[in-house]
Amino acid sequence: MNINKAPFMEELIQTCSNMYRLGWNERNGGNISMRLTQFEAAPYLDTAKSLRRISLHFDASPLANKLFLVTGTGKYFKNVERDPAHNLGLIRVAEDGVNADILWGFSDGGGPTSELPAHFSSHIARLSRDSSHRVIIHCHATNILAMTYTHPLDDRTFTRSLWQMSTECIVVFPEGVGVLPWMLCGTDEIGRATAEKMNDYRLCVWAQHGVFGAGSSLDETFGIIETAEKAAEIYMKTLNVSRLNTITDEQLRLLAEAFKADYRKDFLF
Ligand code: 2HA
Ligand code: ZN
Repeated sequence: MNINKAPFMEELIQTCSNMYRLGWNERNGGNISMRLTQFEAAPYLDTAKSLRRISLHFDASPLANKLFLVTGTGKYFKNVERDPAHNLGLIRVAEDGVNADILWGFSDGGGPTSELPAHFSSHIARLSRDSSHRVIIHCHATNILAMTYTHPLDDRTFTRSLWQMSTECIVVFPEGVGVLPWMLCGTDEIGRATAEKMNDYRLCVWAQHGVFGAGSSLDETFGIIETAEKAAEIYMKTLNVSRLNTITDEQLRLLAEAFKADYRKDFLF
């Protein structure tokens, strides 16, 4: 069967194109990794056959033998739809946890995203909480990024501001969002810091850079990012006018309780 027509591939390609058109993945900005099961991948390729082995340069042993469809380093979301095999790759983490086998894709000799340490550390953190976890998306969502220039960078106040900007927020991300200060991207260090936030949150904002989202499907992960991005847009649109109204803490509590959302109670007054 043609892997380009696999449901997981079509959905990933569509997600890349959508995100490109939303303006969140300029040039080679952003990256996606999605865990696949052996059962999903097997109809499309011989999962025992490695095209090439690459070093991960870090220890991902909790992910040994797991399969991931990932965007390529230096590759543009804009181009994924036109040429998936060039811009994406399917890799399996080797038994030793420090290498990976390329099973499909990266057809020009390329490799996985430069943010793989942050992706894999986040997958490890999320999987330890939730065995259904599958997807990490990183993008440069415009208004979230803008907000990191104008808002204090602590989890509680950043979360509160987002919750106040749209009624859905406390229901969609009741645990809040984690915020990291500016750090050098592509490093193990930012990977570890992101994973630490991912113990508590499914959204981690990188100040002056973008956002990481986690979830059990592409829809869910994209959805949590677009919900936060929408709230950040409202925040930025109303930043320089006097806000006459907001969603009060009492209303946030009412919402969370009505939708049975397990929210961070210490983030409200
Ligand atoms: O690879 O977004 O954070 C492009 C990026 C790095
Ligand atoms: Zn980035």
